[in-house]
Parts: sequence; structure tokens; C-alpha cells
Amino acid sequence: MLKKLFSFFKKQNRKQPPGQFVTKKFPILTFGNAPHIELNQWNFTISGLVKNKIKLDWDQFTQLPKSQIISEFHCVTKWSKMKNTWEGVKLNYLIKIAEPLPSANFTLIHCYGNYTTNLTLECLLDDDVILAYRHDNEPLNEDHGGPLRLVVPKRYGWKSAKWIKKIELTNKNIPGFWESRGYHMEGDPWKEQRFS
Ligand SMILES: Nc1nc2c(c(=O)[nH]1)N[C@H]1C(S)=C(S)[C@@H](COP(=O)(O)O)O[C@H]1N2
Ligand SMILES: [Mo]
Repeated sequence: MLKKLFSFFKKQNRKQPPGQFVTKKFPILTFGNAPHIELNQWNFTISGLVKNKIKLDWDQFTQLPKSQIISEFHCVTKWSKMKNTWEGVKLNYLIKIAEPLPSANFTLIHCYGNYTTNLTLECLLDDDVILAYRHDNEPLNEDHGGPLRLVVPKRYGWKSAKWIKKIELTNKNIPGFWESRGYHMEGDPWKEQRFS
């Protein structure tokens, strides 16, 4: 009886979204080859429908105020990795400096290696969205998106763009790489928005 009650509560407290299982490993999921970017060739841009375009090199980026976020990571292929410590720069800090124009409701994320993904601007302004260069107290491994990746905990993993290069603010919802191949435009794991 007590055992049953205990397992009931455990189920209620479960943090993973429907249809996901927890993995201890951190699998690597990349379409094609991981690009290699020399830090002195690296830059990051916020452009499109903004008042102030932002372009930063690696030195400038690493001087921005640092934040730490602990979050879960849910891949659409059904694995979830719990409790990741991400360190980097909160994206809403940079977007505020860029000053989005009123018509900027959507974003298209561009990566080194040409991967893209789309997110609403509202979703990116969430306080748990981070541009991460460290994971679990180590520099972010190249296979996991180093030198810099986006982390959007409230969306499936394919929206957490590795090797991020540019965020383009737009007035149209333009599908990214997977979204134009049948993946969901929103990709909320709690609503199981896997495919459209
Ligand atoms: N640039 C780029 N970012 C990407 C991908 C990719 O293929 N290219 N794969 C996505 C997918 S499907 C997932 S689940 C996560 C996986 O991140 P990981 O390889 O660090 O586990 O990265 C996402 N970001
Ligand atoms: Mo994924």
C-alpha cells in the first residue's frame, strides 16, 4: 500500500514530458557533420527587424554578463536529459539591447554549417533561454555545439541550435531545416508537438 502510494507520488512529480524517457548519457544529435569554427573567425549577429543590429566577436561575447541555467533537455526522438547546467549569456539581455521593432514577432536562427530553426520572439524572451558556452562545468564540447549554442528548455531539442551564428528577427514565421521537413513549427514537448 505504502509502496503504491510512493510510486503514485513519484509519477506525479515526474519532470519529463509525455512519451519521453530519461537517459543518463548525453547523446549527440547532429544532421550531417559538425562544423569546426576557429574562435578568431567566430562572430555572432542579431539582425533583421531590430533598431540596433548587434555583431560580436568571441572576445566581446565572453565579456558579456554571465548567467547559469539548470534545465532539462528533451529530444523529439524521445530521450530526455535531466538537470543540465548551462553557462553563458541570457538571450533576452541581448535582444533588449537590439530593440526589436513592433513588427518582429518571429525569429529564424542560423548556424555555422547552415542548419536553421524558427522560434517566436516571445519564446526566445523567456528567462530560461541561454546562449551557452559551458555545460556541466566544462567548456561546451564541439559535438554539443561549441563554441556557442542556443538552449531553449521549453522546446524540443531541435530548436536548441548548435554552433549558432545569427538570429534574424522577422515578421513572418519561416520554417527552419526540420520544420520544413514536417517537424512542428512550435515544438512544445509538454503538448507533444512533434510533427505537424
Ligand atoms: N546546428 C545544429 N543544431 C542542432 C542540430 C543539428 O543537427 N545542427 N540538431 C538538433 C537536435 S535534433 C537536437 S536533439 C539537439 C541535440 O543536441 P546534442 O547533440 O548536444 O545532444 O541539437 C539540435 N541542434
Ligand atoms: Mo533531436
